[in-house]
Amino acid sequence: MAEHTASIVADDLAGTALRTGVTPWPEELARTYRAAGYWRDRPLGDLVWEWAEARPHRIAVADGGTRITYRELAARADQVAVLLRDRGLGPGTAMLVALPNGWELVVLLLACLRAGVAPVMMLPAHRDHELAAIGLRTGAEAIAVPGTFRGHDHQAMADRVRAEVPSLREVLVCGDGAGGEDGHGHHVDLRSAVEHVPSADDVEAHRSRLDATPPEPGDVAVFLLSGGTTGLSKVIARTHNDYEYNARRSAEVCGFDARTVYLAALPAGHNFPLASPGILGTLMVGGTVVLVPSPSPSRVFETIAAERVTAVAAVPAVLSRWVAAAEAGDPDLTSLRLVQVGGSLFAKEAYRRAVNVLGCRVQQVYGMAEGLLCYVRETDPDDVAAATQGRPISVHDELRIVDPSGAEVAHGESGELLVRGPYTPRGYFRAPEQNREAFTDGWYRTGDLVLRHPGGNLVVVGRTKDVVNRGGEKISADEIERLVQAVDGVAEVAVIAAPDPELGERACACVVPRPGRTVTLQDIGRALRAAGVAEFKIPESLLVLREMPQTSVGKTDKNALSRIVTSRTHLA
Ligand code: OOB
Repeated sequence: MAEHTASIVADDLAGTALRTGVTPWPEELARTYRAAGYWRDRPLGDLVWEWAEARPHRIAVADGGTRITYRELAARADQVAVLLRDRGLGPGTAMLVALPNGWELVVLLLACLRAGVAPVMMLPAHRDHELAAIGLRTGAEAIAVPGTFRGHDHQAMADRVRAEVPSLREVLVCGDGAGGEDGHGHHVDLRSAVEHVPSADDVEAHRSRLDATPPEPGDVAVFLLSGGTTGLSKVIARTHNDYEYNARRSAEVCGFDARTVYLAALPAGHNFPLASPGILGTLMVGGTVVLVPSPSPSRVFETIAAERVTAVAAVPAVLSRWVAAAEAGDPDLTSLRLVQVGGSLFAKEAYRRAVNVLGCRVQQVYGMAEGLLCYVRETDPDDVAAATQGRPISVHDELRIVDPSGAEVAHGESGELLVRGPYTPRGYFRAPEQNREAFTDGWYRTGDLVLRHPGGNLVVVGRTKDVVNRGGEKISADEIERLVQAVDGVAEVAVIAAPDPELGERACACVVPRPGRTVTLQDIGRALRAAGVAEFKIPESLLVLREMPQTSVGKTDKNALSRIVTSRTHLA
């Protein structure tokens, strides 16, 4: 009875709860985007059955021994969507999703879209600190986690996060020990829900129930995390309209079609494997999505050969590992047509080596969770493909390259990239203070330094934002500084990016200890782990200083710190 009441409440939700945190596009631009066919005013969840009807028996998702047809995918997504609605989750609610890549994640994502629940795309690497901060920011009412994954008990973590986030009521567990064992009896066993293939009658009943109360196309479809520059975690609300266009137009630009077999090897929480064109772009054109939980070369090569994968995305650090492993071994990569690379700078030499070793097209991608996507096109000459990061997907992407005073630079000069357009939201979600810094008149300040190649493509030459780009994972220096500042014995701290041959950059903590105290890298690691910080954000080297170098205006001189760190070969 209680469940029935909850379902009525959820089905009746107007879905406005999240809308209040979203900065809308101006009406006039919205009209332009609709007229141009970018915004189709259809919720993403509607597409699930459109795909299923167009090609019911084709394989949509493959993961190890599991293969799911488009029709089964729709039926299972609805099954889970109804379970969510029965638990009071519908339009206007958000769910933290921290599952590893696997078919269950795809079913859950589509279930969220069908139910109108906005999935908040976390990573399995995130810990208490990130989950709680983002849970509070989004007012998430549910969290989906694996059971135990890579030795970490995600269920126990979910319970701790629930205790810190007042809105969080439901814990969904996909994996061993869910719902009963280990004292987690109140958890929902997601795997048994996704595994269950409903009867034809149930499929019809679920479908009509969900179709009766769809989300609005301007509602939040998906929340993505920002790599951000300031300590407070920021999320980006992507609407059904803008994210559908993001994936559809990407698939078109990248030549995805029904023959595409796309391997999701990067964590699906990232915009790149999720919708650039990624999982959603592949499903839109009737291709097959293959998933692996880790991008290790052996697993990836095995899967490429077994599934005849045609396309895959990687960050430079991952791609370099694949290239080295392919050189050392003799994997069967004959099915591969396209390897996309982006997320951090990819050197020209690395590009040439990748093309030679992999024997297929390597496409540079410059994108961001905040929106703008640039792809090198197939028609671009080889020197452009090697040396540029592509151009935007939409003629309605507006770009400005500006100097520190905000004036546009001369053609060919570098400056900060500002952008606005049909799939670049006009503000962070519920973050008025940060929006004042990051957005002006809807222009998003990317914090990236770019220039225009003579052929028109963009070249990323550096950045102004204070982040560490660790193999494509962005770490906010400010966030880590706040955490290190609280470590016993620390008087002052600055976190900077230390160059690294493997990952591009790693976080380095520069610390001035309190008088008479010592601070070690182990102390910092221990304290941050105890605070529940994701492992990839924990500083990996330490520079101990007697005093912090300062600029003429009395700010920490990070350039001076970078020079010291770069000139040293061995740090603590
Ligand atoms: C992708 O998205 P995010 O949100 O993790 O990070 C965005 C930032 C950009 O602002 C830029 O600083 C950096 O990552 N970046 C690149 C790059 N691609 C992204 N820097 C240099 N070269 C590139 N090719 O990283 C992302 C989202 C969708 C598709 C691809 C990447």
